[in-house]
Amino acid sequence: MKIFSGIQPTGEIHIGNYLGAIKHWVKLQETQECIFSIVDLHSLTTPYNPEILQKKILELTIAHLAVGINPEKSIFFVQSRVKEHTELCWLLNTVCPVGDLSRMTQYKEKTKQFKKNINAGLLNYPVLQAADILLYKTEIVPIGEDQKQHIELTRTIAKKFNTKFGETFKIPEPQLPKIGAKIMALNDPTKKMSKSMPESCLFLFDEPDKIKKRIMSAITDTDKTIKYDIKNKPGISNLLTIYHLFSNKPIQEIEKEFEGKGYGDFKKELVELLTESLKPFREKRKELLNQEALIQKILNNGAKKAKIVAQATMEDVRKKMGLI
Ligand code: AQP
Repeated sequence: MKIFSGIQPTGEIHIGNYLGAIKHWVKLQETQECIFSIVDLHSLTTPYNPEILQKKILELTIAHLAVGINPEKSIFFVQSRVKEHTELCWLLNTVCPVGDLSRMTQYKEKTKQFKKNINAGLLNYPVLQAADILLYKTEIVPIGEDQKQHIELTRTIAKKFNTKFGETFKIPEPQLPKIGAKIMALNDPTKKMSKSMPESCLFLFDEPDKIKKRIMSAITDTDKTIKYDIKNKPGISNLLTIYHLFSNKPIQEIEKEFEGKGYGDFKKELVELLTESLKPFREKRKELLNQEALIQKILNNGAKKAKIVAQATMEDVRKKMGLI
């Protein structure tokens, strides 16, 4: 199966990015044809600092290598280094209905979050995402819950293109984890944990004292029972999900273990679990921090490999659209 997924260099990766997406990429690369991208062009749609963008890309690359993305097993590259993404985006814009774009939940949320910067890129974001995916004849897109709507739109765009210009693109399927597709914010469990809201996050490489601070102050409720009840107890349910995913223990077993105990006891155990589980990632990241030459080589090779596939698709697309 052909797999594509991406992540924006908008900040450090948090446990939501990991549990919802990257953890599954690491597994998939063992058996499938995987392409993973740092989608820097997407990140320009929200306020950013050009002077530190390359540093953020480098940090995100290191983060991926530290958690197990293997550039020998998957194609791993930076989106802007393969120009075909922007060319295909423009061409797909001509078959994508504007109405569909303005209905996207992410667009509505980002326009509320960044009232002073409602740029056209924010609206067209899903078309570039469709180009990222369709360029590689992707069949499966492993993502978190928040991206599901964009994949639906990618499918619509691909079908429209195929109908108008002839069979060109595979129709990709989203792949969401059964548990962990939407890790909630630690400071507000009714909202998604999000890189651009650092106070909502537990970052993957946070040091033990930070893990302690974040988890011990995570919002729960006034009731004291450790019970999974997403509707009435979203805070403790989110923490139980995180506990389950890092310990592999069924949620019911965890509930039983903490019967009669308080939130404080549960949170202390969760701090210990997270500190230990994330330790190998922190160590690997530190090893990679001073190896910029190696990282750039990995990214150059990744872009070369991605270009070969992307150029072949664009030849076909240009022909079908009457451009050559
Ligand atoms: N809270 C989450 N729970 C589960 N999965 C999540 N993802 C993001 N947040 C959660 C998944 O991580 C992948 C990469 O995310 P992204 O950076 O491309 O997109 P995003 O959804 O914009 O991520 P953030 O963290 O919310 O970043 P900002 O704040 O920049 O918007 C995607 O597969 C996503 O589903």
